[in-house]
Amino acid sequence: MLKCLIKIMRYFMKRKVVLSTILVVVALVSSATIAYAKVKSSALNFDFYDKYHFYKSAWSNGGNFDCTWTPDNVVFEDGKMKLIIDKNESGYTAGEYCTKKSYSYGYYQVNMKPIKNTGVVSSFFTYGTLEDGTSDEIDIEFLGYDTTKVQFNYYTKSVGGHEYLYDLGFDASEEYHTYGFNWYEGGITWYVDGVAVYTAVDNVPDSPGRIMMNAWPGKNLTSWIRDYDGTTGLVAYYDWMSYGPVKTD
Ligand SMILES: [Ca+2]
Repeated sequence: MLKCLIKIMRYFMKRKVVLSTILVVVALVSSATIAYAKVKSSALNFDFYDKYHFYKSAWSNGGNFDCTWTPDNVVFEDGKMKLIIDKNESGYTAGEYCTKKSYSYGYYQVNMKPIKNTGVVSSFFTYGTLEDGTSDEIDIEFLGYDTTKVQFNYYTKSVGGHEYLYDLGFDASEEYHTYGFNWYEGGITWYVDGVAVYTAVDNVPDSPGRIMMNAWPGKNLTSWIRDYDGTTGLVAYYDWMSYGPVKTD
């Protein structure tokens, strides 16, 4: 009889263990699903460095970029991403944050506050290299010498010459505003705070690109961005970014 009772107890204990294991697994899976959903939005809210979808650049472009992209210059703090222009023993350092995947037609937005300083650029753009070695690019660029304006631009198979300077009517470096572009077949429309302000339809790009953000000091670009004066500790602030389907309304 005792043997039988022990057997039954063992049976239930085993089942209980199995049941609790299942419950734990179910709980883990559901919390992982919730956590992932949170991770996705909070990553684009720049709450932390999302190393699964983005990277911090760590090299030098050379040419007109008077800096080395340095991971330490991409800082996540208080729900914002800071891209910093600084200096070390080898020269100027700067920050660049970039998606690992490429994206195509869609509505791209960023909420940011660019650097106000002569000779530097703060940006949000897409950049993709084509098989023939040329590149496609769609830009939102703030030229630090005058942050009451924003420059829209694009390159199709490395052919540019589409710069358009839009007068904002406010100083972008003073507070956060939302800038975006809707990229669709045959056209690009740029937005400021949700309002369409400029459209281009002449030979616009059609190949996917990575989404990129950077802040950098230039050299030999006097006619475009004026001369950099060597000021360091400059910070461009990014509150959030988004990418979604082509805007149709
Ligand atoms: Ca944020």
